[in-house]
Amino acid sequence: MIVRLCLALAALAGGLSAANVAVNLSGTTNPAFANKLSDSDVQVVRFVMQASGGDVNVSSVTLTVSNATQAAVAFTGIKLFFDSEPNGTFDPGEQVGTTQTIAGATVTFNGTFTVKNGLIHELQVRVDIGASTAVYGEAFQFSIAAGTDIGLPGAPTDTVSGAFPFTGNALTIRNSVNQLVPGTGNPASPRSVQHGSQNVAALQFALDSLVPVAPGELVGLDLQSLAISITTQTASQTAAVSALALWQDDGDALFEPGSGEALILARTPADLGKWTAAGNVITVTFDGAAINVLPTILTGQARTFWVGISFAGGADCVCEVSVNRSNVQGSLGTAADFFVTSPTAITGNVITVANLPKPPAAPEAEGEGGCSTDTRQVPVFALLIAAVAGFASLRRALKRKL
Ligand SMILES: [Ca+2]
Ligand SMILES: [Ca+2]
Repeated sequence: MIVRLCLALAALAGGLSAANVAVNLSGTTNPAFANKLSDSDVQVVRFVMQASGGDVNVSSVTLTVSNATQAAVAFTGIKLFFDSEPNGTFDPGEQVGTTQTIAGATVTFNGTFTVKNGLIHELQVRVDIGASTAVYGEAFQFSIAAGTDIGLPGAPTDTVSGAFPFTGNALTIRNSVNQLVPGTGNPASPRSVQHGSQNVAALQFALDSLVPVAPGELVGLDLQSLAISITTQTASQTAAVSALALWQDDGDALFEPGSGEALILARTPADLGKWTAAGNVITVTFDGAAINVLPTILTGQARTFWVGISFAGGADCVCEVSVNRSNVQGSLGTAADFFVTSPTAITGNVITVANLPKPPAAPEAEGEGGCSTDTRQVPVFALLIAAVAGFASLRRALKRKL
């Protein structure tokens, strides 16, 4: 009798009572993120395990990896950690089994751990990312696909429950994630300029290299090529555009070509292959040494540009200058140096080029009694007169000295 009682107690202590481990995605798992190459121990997903009815021993966990063929290239190591106490941290001794590589759609970790009755433990999946640029733009997700992917030595007495599959958010391999942003001085309303106007402020925009979402890490945008579009009202009006110039912005909202802004590169219709008119759209490509020497825009930094447009004399034109996200290219390609899809483009609003009527010259035409009512004009006009007079007297003085 006593022997049988002892055997029953031993059986209970040995886990033969029915216990269950409930599995779920952890609330602390990371959102979708982008990560650079060659990083180690990057967390991609966390799961939780909670036992009820007794402790549950686990002997293996199998993960399913999406995009497996590319994952085999992207990841040099996959690691699983189990927070055994649990104390919220994953120590080296808490690694389950050994570091794995991907040879198919699944990866199995053979290692024993105990999910303690009533406690919530976390499982953490980490990856080591290789150096292959072939995986730029590739995205990966890790999941526990089914309850049978949790190996239980105490099965069938011990059981697994949960609404499988549990899938982590995507990790995408990038060098940089960027965004087009309108400059603070970007022309927001239509305006008119005279025939033959040179370096008209056409477009101000910034290339913003975004800070990665945790736990990601990114490098930055090394600009390779930038194509600007000029859209004219009719195809024949493309002939009225004589040049387009890219300027390095000096940080304010004003376009000051040659004083505040520094010229990076100018293009004209004579630049074969860099100035392409198709229908009513001219595409002007800024590339080569002038672009390549620009410093990398590191993550968290932005660089602002001005685009100035020049027009031929005597030709009417209505046009708009814009830059599209797909026409900004980093040195590693659009999958590696990615531009977020919103906004798609930045435009500098409509410019009308015409033979404009001369502005009213006589201030006496304004206000009563022939005097201007706009007192702000008086000092400017007076200063102009004084400057002209001063310049003339300076020339006379110089001539006398000579
Ligand atoms: Ca721990
Ligand atoms: Ca400026």
